[in-house]
Amino acid sequence: MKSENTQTNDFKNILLEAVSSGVYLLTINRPKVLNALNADTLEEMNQALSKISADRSARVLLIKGSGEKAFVAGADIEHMSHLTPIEAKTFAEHGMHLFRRLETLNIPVVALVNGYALGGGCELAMSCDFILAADNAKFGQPEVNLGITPGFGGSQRLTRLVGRAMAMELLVTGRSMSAEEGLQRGLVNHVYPQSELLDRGLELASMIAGKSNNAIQLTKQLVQRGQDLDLDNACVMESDLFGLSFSTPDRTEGMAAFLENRKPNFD
Ligand code: DAK
Repeated sequence: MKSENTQTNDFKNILLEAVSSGVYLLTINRPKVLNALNADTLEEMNQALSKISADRSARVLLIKGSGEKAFVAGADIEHMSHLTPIEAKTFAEHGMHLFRRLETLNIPVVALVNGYALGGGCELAMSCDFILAADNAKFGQPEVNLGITPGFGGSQRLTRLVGRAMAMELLVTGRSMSAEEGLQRGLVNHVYPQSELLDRGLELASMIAGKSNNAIQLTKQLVQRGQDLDLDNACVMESDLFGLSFSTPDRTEGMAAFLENRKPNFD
């Protein structure tokens, strides 16, 4: 891993930093438009994921928005207003592909939602493994107000996360949810004062980075692949990956450390 706070390249719309051992921080950096996502930003995020995937020492990815007002206020409406239907389909496909890539990235991805997470921003946060929110966060899918449907998987992920009835309410009214409501409805894992959000995210990331990477990667596969399987097949998959985890050096070290009454040292 690179040294602390290493900026790994010079993108225009995002910042990608290696902030501590095994921990990457990706910041969507278009604060003048509340970090709205245009095609170039999606492309840069895609490149960032390729970089992270190629780094075998990567353990956790944190994603946040620049500034104090927004995580991401949606797909860039100015950009979308010029798209033809075919271009809109391509834009949606790029976003879908990117968000699916995030969801299946081999390491945990945590959204730090500081402010508005609307439309594509809510969809981005929901594609992360889980969400830590600042107390000023606002979540919603307001596409109905623009006369369009969600295009980056929002109708599907919101339904899986908060249930059909609540998802329908949010989708057809376009109303926003506070961080506190998101917490009650199971969309958000924890809410923190805005000034603490990044530190809490970094603490959590360091804690995860010290655990067994083999076990975490297999666990992410179990949760991601298992949720769309029937229970019988999901349990077969769990037995298979449980068996596979016994082939890893982390299993040898983890069990030896327990028996020797010491902390495990996972590489
Ligand atoms: N796109 C472009 N610019 C945006 C933006 C966005 N989504 N959100 C905010 N901005 C810009 C504003 O235009 C403004 O720019 P200037 O006027 O200063 O040049 C600047 O950010 C500051 O925003 P405001 O002045 O509006 O700030 P306020 O505090 O008054 O309001 C707000 C904050 C977040 C409530 C408001 O900005 C707002 O309602 N923004 C739009 C939120 C929204 O509707 N988001 C959902 C976008 S739709 C698809 C693919 C994807 C999608 C759909 C289809 N296919 C290709 C089929 C996804 C769609 C969406 O995400």
